[in-house]
Amino acid sequence: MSELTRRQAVKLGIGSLAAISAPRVEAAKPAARPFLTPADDFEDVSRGNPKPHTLTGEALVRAKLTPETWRLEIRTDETTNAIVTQKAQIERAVTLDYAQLLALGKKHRVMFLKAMQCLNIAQPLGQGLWEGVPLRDVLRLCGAMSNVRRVYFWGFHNDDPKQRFQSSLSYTEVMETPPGELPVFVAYRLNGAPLTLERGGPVRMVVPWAHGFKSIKWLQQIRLTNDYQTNDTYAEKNNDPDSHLKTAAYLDDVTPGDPALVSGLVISGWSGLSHVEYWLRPAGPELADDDPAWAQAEWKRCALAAPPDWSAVLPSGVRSQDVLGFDKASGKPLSWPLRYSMVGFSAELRGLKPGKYEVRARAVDLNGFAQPEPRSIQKSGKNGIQVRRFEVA
Ligand SMILES: Nc1nc2c(c(=O)[nH]1)N[C@H]1C(S)=C(S)[C@@H](COP(=O)(O)O)O[C@H]1N2
Ligand SMILES: [Mo]
Repeated sequence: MSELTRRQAVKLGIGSLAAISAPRVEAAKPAARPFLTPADDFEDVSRGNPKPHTLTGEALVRAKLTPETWRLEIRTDETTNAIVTQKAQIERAVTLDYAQLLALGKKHRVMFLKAMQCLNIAQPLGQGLWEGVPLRDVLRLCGAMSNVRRVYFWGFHNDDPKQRFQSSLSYTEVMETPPGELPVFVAYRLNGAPLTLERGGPVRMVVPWAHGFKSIKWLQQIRLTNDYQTNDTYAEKNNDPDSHLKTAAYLDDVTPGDPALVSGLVISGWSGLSHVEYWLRPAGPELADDDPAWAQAEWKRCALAAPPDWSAVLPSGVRSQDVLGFDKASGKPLSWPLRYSMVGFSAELRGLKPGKYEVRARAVDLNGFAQPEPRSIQKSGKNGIQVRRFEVA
């Protein structure tokens, strides 16, 4: 919980439930948490002064952040980098307005469930049903292209180049989607409603497999370039700009009672999820990474929340079979949890003797790798093993 303020924790439904609710809990309940996070309840990670989503009235119109004024400009870049010997060329530059984007959506629309997760915050920010048009279908409007190796993009940032927060993808990542993978897309709806200004509306990039920093909010500019290098603002802050979403478990506070309840959220990242497991032990001092206790740890399985009743969870008019990652005939998820989404996990601890305890949880991915491996540097995404301490009276 060290990374989060209490306000954030309460917003995420992972607050100190133990402290808030009456301790007379018989059958403990985990923090109640909707499968889809309401747009306003996402934890917000936005730079800018003022933050673009605080603009109103005329300022919002000038920023072109209303549906009527919004434009997406797609051009080749003006690089002077000497490594680029042949300049990117496209048949035509494109300026797309909101109505044209929605019209493209009538033909190419995709929807899917994705957890938004910051590379630098050890709790998920929220989970939504995102809707938009694959970026490849938007780029096809530019006609024939040559010498395009990378796609740069950024949003509105107070017309101040110093405030620009930008990201990039390789041409291949954008244009060629492997079977079972999800396409990068230009999103204009969240949870069945137009994308709110705080979540990056009217239009935001969504990169399914990546941490939040690739999903640029208030999207307005795309540059096609023959510069093959990443230009991500996040890379300047020592983060791995090509990192993928981590498979990782995030713990709530333990809900006291008999049984006591261990609960949390697990994100199924790039490497998928096999299961979540927990390790209970008497409370002790901080465990160093090389403490011999890790090798002796007895990890036990947690239960994963079952798929919900989709007709109750999805916005009205959206059928699960129309969401990517679901079987088109049965409407059932093709994997559980869905990749890049998160679900609850839990375990009941019965008959604990009075005393102080600590519990840890970790995810095991489809390679059989237990979190946090494999991992070369901390700056590829927070997936440390979390611990919660509690007392049985
Ligand atoms: N334009 C813009 N896009 C942005 C950011 C930003 O500061 N400006 N922050 C990024 C980061 S680091 C994260 S983690 C996500 C957070 O998305 P959210 O605020 O919708 O939860 O937005 C990303 N997109
Ligand atoms: Mo982030």
